[in-house]
Parts: sequence; C-alpha cells; structure tokens
Amino acid sequence: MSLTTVTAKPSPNEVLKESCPTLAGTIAQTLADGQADRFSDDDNQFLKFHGVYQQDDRDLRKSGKKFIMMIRLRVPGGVLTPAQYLDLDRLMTQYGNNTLRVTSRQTLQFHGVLKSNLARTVKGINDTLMTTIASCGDVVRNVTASPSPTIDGVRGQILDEARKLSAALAPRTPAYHAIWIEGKQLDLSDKKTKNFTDPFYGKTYLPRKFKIAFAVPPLNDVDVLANDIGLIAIMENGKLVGYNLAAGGGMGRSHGNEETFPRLADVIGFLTPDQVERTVIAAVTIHRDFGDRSNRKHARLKYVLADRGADWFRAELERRVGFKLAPARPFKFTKQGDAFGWHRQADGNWCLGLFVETGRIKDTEQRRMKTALRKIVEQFQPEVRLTPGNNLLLANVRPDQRDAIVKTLADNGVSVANQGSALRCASMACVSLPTCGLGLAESERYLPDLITRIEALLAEVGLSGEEITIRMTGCPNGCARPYMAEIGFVGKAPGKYQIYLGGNEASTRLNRLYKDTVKDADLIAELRPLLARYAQERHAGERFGDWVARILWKEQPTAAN
Ligand code: SRM
Ligand code: SF4
Repeated sequence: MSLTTVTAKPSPNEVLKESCPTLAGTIAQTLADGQADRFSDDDNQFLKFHGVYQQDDRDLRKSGKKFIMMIRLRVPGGVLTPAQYLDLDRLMTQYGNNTLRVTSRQTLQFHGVLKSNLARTVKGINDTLMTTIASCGDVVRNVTASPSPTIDGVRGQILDEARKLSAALAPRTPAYHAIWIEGKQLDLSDKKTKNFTDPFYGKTYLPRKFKIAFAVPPLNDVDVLANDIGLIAIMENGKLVGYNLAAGGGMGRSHGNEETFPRLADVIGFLTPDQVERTVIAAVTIHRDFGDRSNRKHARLKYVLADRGADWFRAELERRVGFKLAPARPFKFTKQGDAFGWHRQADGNWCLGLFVETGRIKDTEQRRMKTALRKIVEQFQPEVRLTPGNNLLLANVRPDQRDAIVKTLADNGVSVANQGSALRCASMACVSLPTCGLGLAESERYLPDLITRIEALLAEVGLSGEEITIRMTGCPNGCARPYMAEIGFVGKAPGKYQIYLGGNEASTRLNRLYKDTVKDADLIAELRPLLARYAQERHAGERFGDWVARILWKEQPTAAN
C-alpha cells in the first residue's frame, strides 16, 4: 500500500466534518421535531461524536425499519460511583431496552432508546456527572486502564493519568452543551461559535477513531497491543517509574480486502510519568496529520506505522515533543482477562469480580443480574468498575458486607462461587444482531450456546475445565478483539464464521486464519479433531493457543478454505 498523498481526494466524511466543525448539524432541530422518527444521514455522522448511533432493530426489518438509538458513555478507566450506577440503571429501565451493555472498552451502552426519549436520556446521563461526548466519532475514544483496585496503590495513579488524558483530548465543541444540556440549538449569532474550530482537532478532527489503553504487567487485561497507543506501566521496587509507549495496534479488517488487517502495536520507547501527556498528545497529532483522509478503510494509525515503519514514527514523535525517547524497559505479560470472585484490596477492603456473560446486564428467569446489582449498589454502595473483558467489579466492599452481597446475588440466581466454567468466563462476544448495522452473523445471542457445546466437547476429549480464550464477532471489524484469542470466530455471512486459531494467554500474539467459511452447525466438528490432538500432544501445562503455534502453524502455514 502506498503512502497517502496530500492530493488524494478527501472522503465524504472529511467534507462533512469540514462543513460543520461544531458537529451540531441539524440535530437540535430534528430533536425538536415531534413528527420525525429519525435523523438525516449527515446528522447520523455528527451524532456519533455526541456518543449516539442511530440504529434499527434488524429483527423487525421485515415490517419496515424501526429506528432506535444506541447511546455510549465515556468512562475513562471504567469507574462509576454507586450513585452514577443507580442513575444509569434507572435511565436504562425508563428509556432503554431494560439492559445495560458493558463494552469491551470499559464503558456502558444503552440500546433501544427511541428518538423521542433521546434528549432526556442524554441529559439524565449528564445530570449524573457523566458524559457521552467523544465515545464515538473521529476522536480519541474512551481511554481504558486496568480496572482492578486490588493489587497496589499504583492503579489509582494510572486511573488519574487515564482521566487526565481523556479530559485533555475531549473535543471542545459548544454544540454538545447547547443541544443536550441546555436543550436548544447552537446560537450562531455569536461570531466565535459560528467560526468554531476545535483548538486541538481542527476543522476535520481525526481521520478516524483513536484508542488509548494503560496496562500493568504482568496482567494484560486491557489488550494493550490492540490499541493505537498503549502505555505499559513499568514498576521498580513497587513504584511506578514510567511507561513503555506502544503505537499502531488495531483489529479492524474487511473480508476480501487484504490491505486491511489486524496489527499489534510496536513498542517505541520509555516515558517518565511527566512526559506521558505531552507525548501521547503528540502521537495523536501524528495520526491527525498523517492518517489517510481519502480512504477510511486505511485511516487508522496502524496503517501509518505499517506504511512508514516504527523508526519513522519514533523520529517524528521525538521531533514533535523535542526530546529523545529513552529505550523501552523490559516487561512481561503473562495473563489477560479478569479476576472473578473475591480479592482483597491494598486498603483491607474487598473487591468482587463478576462474570457478565457477553457483557449484557439484564434479568432473565434464572439469573436476575440487573436486579441483584441494583439492590447491592443501593444497600452497600460499592464502586462499580467495568472491565475491558465486558465484566464488572464491585470495589471497596467492607469485610462485614461480603456475606450479604453473596446472598443477594444467590437470591437472584447468581452464584459467586460458581460463576461459570473457565471456558465460559474467558469468552467474549461483540453485540452484533439485532442492533449492530454491520453484523453479518450472530454473536452475542449465539456464543453462550456454542460455549455450552464446546464445554461438552472438552469433556468428550478429556479436557474438562480447560481455559481456552474464545472470542466471537459478527463481522471482521473485531469489536471483541477476536484476533487476539486462542479461538476466534468471525462472522462471514448469516450462520457462517471464519475460524482463527493461535492467540496466547498474555494476549501478545495475533492468531491466524484456520478456516475461511464454516457453517455454525459444523463448528464443533471442525474443532473436535484439533482439541482431541491437543489433548494427546500437548506438553505439560501447554495452552491450546501455544499448541496451535507449535504444531499446527508448522503443518499448515497458510489458511485453508
Ligand atoms: Fe466496535 C463499529 C460495537 C469495541 C472496531 N462497534 C462498531 C459499531 C458502532 C457499529 C457501527 O459502526 O455501526 C458497533 C455498535 C454495535 C451495537 O449495536 O452496540 C460497535 N465496538 C462495539 C462494542 C460495543 C463491542 C462490545 O461488544 O463491547 C465496543 C464498544 C467499545 C467502546 O466502549 O468504545 C467496541 N470496536 C471495538 C474494538 C475493541 C477495542 O477497541 O478494544 C474494536 C477493535 C479495535 C480497533 O479499533 O481496531 C472495534 N468497531 C470497530 C470497527 C473497525 C474499525 C477499523 O479500524 O476498521 C468498527 C467499524 C467502523 O468503525 O467503521 C466498529
Ligand atoms: Fe458490529 Fe462487527 Fe463490531 Fe460485532 S464486530 S459489534 S458485528 S461492528
């Protein structure tokens, strides 16, 4: 792929952003129009920067499109106060589809909000001192950070850094406040507002989204190398001395387009804590200035790195910050994923890790997770921490509250001692149908049953209780980061998936395509011989993904169709 030239024709999104740098579009007018059940296509693009996606329920398409809104919050580091959680639970019950979706970037989504309820829902979110701005759109998205408060005080420091960066990189448009908080159109009689240009992002914002994550080795619970910028904490004698900066990671690809691919971030160098903000902001400006503005499929920072190289990136970054980056310090990740059950915090309180299957907080007949969480948060006031594995932690629980919390969960069908098999608890699925407009195959609604069948298969081949990371997405965009999993299923068409194999436990290795199109009914038959061989041939303690890399990749270096 050639480097982008400045003469290339800008994509339609670039032209649209430049036409209205306030991002106001005609959102306020459409909100005020009681007859309109939807926003225009242009406003749909602007709405994303406000944290809103216009969708339709794909299950109901046969009887005509029924427009609904998805609202995504911006929650750097995924930490909610008890009062915020309760407000969100109330808003979602009143205006959403009665579920809250924990996302793979540590925030929450409301689905199914009608246009007529959109303004009051977003206002309600702001009233609880949260925001939706820049949770979507061509800007820096929700900054993720290792959610566990249990290990040491360092994570508090890192959370502060994530919040600071998130605030520094938030867009400054006055339109958000006018539309959602004051509930009116942007006043363009003011010259400054009329000629608004974002002081950092400029008139056209970024060429594409931009993602930042903080990780604390040895735990890679944020999948740090899948981000545009990763900050890997370096500790010496129990103290945080700085971060290794990694750049150019990302997952998204498109079927049939070999020029799109998942990529691991390159480790570029070491930063002291006081250098972080300036350097990350400079890295975002490299994306802003060198990202491809003519082809959105080639517009992520990973393609700048892939096309120009990590050495070019380091030199450009050093030129922009005005100092040389120190060499990266040694670090090692050994594990990804979330810690379930009870863990003691450094301050003597406790933290409870809860598995939220496919990230959906809801009530079913057997498991009333939503009800249990509301009761617990009302009564015991724990902090709620969202994880990038779509799960959650209840933090700052006093020792004397533990038993009552366990009982409330049990009364509502959620067992703390037995939250699910190791296989299930390590699984992730993206949203896909019925709300995601890009989904080609089922994901969230399909994976739980498939896991049940894989559990049975593991028992059949003598691997009961084995942990294998399995991630499914309904399309190749990679929202559940399937290309990092030991087994990744990627939707190809309705009822058909690609199978990827060979990620590792630390989430530092991309998997590879194993089969290109497999019918859902045939997935177990495809896995059976592989898992049977793995059971026979593995070394002591060897994970499935490592066996795949050691044996299968040598036998089958390229993908079969
Ligand atoms: Fe994503 C688009 C859901 C994390 C890569 N993603 C979408 C949209 C908004 C579909 C759309 O554009 O119309 C999905 C909304 C579905 C719905 O109904 O809710 C959607 N993405 C999600 C979430 C909710 C999946 C989940 O199961 O949790 C995650 C929300 C994260 C957040 O809170 O900000 C989510 N998306 C990711 C990740 C994982 C990550 O960031 O760690 C990725 C891969 C990493 C990356 O960015 O490379 C990801 N989403 C994409 C892409 C492909 C981008 C690319 O570079 O090609 C798209 C499509 C696009 O942007 O055009 C996309
Ligand atoms: Fe939608 Fe594809 Fe993302 Fe799944 S991976 S939520 S199907 S865009």
